[in-house]
Amino acid sequence: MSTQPRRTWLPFLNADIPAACDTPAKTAAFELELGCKTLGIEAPALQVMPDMGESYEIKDGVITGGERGVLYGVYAWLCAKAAGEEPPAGPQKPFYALRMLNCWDNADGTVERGYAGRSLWFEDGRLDWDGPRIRQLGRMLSSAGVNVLCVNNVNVRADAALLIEDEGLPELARLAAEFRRFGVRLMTSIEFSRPLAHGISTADPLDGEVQRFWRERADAVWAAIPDFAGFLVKADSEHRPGPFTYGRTHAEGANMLARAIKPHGGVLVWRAFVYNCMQDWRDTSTDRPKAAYETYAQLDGQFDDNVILQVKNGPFDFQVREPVSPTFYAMPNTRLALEVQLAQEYTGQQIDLYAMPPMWKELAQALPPETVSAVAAVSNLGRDDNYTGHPFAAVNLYGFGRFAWDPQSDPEAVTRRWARLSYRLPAAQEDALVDLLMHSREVYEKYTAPLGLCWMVNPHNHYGPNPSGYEYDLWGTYHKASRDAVGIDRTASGTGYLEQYPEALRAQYATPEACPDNLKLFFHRLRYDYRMADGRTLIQRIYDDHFEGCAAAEAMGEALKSLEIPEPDRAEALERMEKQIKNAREWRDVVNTFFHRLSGAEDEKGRKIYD
Ligand code: GCV
Repeated sequence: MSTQPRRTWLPFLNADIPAACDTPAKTAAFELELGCKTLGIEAPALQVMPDMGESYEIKDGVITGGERGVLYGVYAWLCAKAAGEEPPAGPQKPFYALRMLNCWDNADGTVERGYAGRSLWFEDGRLDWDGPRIRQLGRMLSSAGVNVLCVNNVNVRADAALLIEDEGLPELARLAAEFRRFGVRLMTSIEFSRPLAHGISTADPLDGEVQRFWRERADAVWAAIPDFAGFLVKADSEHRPGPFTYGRTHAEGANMLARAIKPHGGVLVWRAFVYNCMQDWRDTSTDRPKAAYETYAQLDGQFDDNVILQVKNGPFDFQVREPVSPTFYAMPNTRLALEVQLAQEYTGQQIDLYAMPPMWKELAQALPPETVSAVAAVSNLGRDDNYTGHPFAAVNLYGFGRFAWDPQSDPEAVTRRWARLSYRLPAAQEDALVDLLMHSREVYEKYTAPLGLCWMVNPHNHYGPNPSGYEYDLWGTYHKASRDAVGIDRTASGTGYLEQYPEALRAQYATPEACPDNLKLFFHRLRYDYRMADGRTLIQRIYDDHFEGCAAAEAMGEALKSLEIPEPDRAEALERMEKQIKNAREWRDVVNTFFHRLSGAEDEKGRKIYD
């Protein structure tokens, strides 16, 4: 048994879970006893009522809940005690039944867009993990409220495809058993063309042999792991195979797989991240944000009831700021999942601070939570000792779980709860840390790509500035900055993207005046001398935002120094902050110089912009 304390937000846990805790209810009893002992408090009684499923209630000194609900209740009670707060009152149940983490882990142990070290469960082409670490992670996921883990990259490469084959299933079943005790079920990404590797001449979803292949695979998977959650598929996207090869629609492709797993109660999660990634930048008839809607809106109502169409939060690809994808409003007869990205691919790569709870709030405001029936987040996890690379990036994992449980959660309360459980700082310092986190996103946005400007990052690795990096590329990612103007007109007079929104929403973005500043250049092409609502010109605003964002990052660095965050997190956070400040200066100078050279406009405040 490991007694090594791990660095999570669960300050009351420091022992391994015994193998006998093989169900969530048994785990709950162990966690309660251990937690109470560590905190020096008396344990309430536990009552398991199987019918309650994931729900629980804490009342009159008793935690009552279903097999999984009771575990959520125990963590809620323990976390409240540890934070010195009241446990939740009244019956509690998650808003979304599926609260998924999508891990882009490859079988060779690397993680696509991973910024926290190597995979926690893959090495050398196979599953291989450290038991105590996995169990610690199970506690983290369960205490946050995550209940499904997709273990491998949506880009299924090499040996990852073997996970659901006879040679891979025994190990996958062992991993499923590790997570089962925390109420977390497994899912895998599958390769649409897998039948070809088995000597079948096609992967056409309407072919009988293909259908049989998937039925047999599904039977084998669920025989090994009866509570397996389902399959996740990236098809016809960024060179992945899919139904288009066979002249079939995505409904036909998804339904074929869904029917194979339906008898086992599995869900088929089908990603809607489909666009032309071989676009010619000279082609102005194509506008990438229109792609998902164009592919899927016409298929509304054609997907089987165990298919979930997973749509990225914005129409591009996890840029610092995007409007909510119009696809969400266009498919009332399809089960949809909202996909967000905790891995900070475009948002600082777990070097720069970027706390996401304020984004959850924004999403819940823009997208009525009942529009979707599930939520998924691209994981920010890895083998680093703190699991998330930047020690504060754990707030995003915790925050996602809380948001998935209750999309109306207050982002500040969630951030504070995480900070309090993780660090137990004096009140003023806790306030300062919460403030730092709550503002970190807007600071990052200001020094990188404010006003809805997307795609100014370095190509491929996506860290650091490169305003023209994606301008003449194949990916449909253009801002078209010229001598006089910048941005894309996506209204009816431009690419027509705005027309994909319901009328009420269109009005919010239709004119530059109505459109909020933070999305102005996403929806409109504006001259540099365009007057913003506050009277500043657009070019001045671009300069100001970059100067202000960078100054704010420097101020965050000073604020961080004064916080008595326990080591090693303090040292790690400070080291990353140094890199962040360097990055912020680079962004400020590169972007301002870029626009200065193009426009020739001087900064009204006479600050240093390089020629
Ligand atoms: C897993 C972006 C990323 C890719 C990722 C893809 C996706 O394009 O850069 O690494 O692939 O999104 O979401 O499928």
